[in-house]
Amino acid sequence: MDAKIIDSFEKQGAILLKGVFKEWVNKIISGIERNLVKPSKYANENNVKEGRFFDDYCNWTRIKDFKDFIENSEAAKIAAEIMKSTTAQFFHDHVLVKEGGTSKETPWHQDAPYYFVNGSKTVSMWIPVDPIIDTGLRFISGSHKWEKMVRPVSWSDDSDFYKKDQEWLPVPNPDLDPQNYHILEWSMEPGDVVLFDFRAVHGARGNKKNIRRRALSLRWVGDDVTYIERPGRTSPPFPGHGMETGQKLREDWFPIVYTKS
Ligand SMILES: O=C(O)CCC(=O)C(=O)O
Repeated sequence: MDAKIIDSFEKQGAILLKGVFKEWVNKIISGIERNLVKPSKYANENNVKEGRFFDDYCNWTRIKDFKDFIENSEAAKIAAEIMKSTTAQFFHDHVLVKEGGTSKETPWHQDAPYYFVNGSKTVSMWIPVDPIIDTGLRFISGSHKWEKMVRPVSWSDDSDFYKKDQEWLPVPNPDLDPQNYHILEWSMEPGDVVLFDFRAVHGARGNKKNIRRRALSLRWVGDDVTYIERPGRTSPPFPGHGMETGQKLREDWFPIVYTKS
């Protein structure tokens, strides 16, 4: 991967790559549609009153389209390269479908505090399979380097995600303070991907257009990542994982898909 791309990722916390998963779009669509027909126990409708904002995760072992994509595409290699990691270890898949006519915004958040992972080498891949204009993810450039993490909230009702208190930054609203935040936001075509650090603060507008907005996110971790206990049930929770703070993620649940030769 071009060093300039890696540099931008490190500076901004998020970058766009054009067309890299073009050949996989139909397979991803097939996986998302299977997921919608047969959601898991984790599926959520996010308390939406008009339209639909469906999300579900951890389905890759039962939905063969996702398994194929994760194991046989360039995704793992891209993940390792952008993280500057020798390995790319798969954490989980996440499907997000915001149907046309859904005014619900995705709250500004970082993924990191919802997860039980600690480390600097992380990357999420947000891969939409419908054209994106004004409906994609928006990032606060450089926010992955903030010293404290943003208070995680429930997407359904904005309540605190963890019951126990911890020192968090308040959820920002960069649109009310545009002088102080540089927002990154891209129009996208199916096959494009946005790569972002788990600590990058991001959100999304509603989808008021008459077009679907289906996306698959893949979450990867690199060499320096270990398990960390959070002040409550994480998202995803992975019940019975049995790991303790400081341990590497267990490879039987979180496979290393790519190792640099
Ligand atoms: O699709 C969305 O609106 C949110 C996606 C997201 O936050 C993520 O993939 O981390």
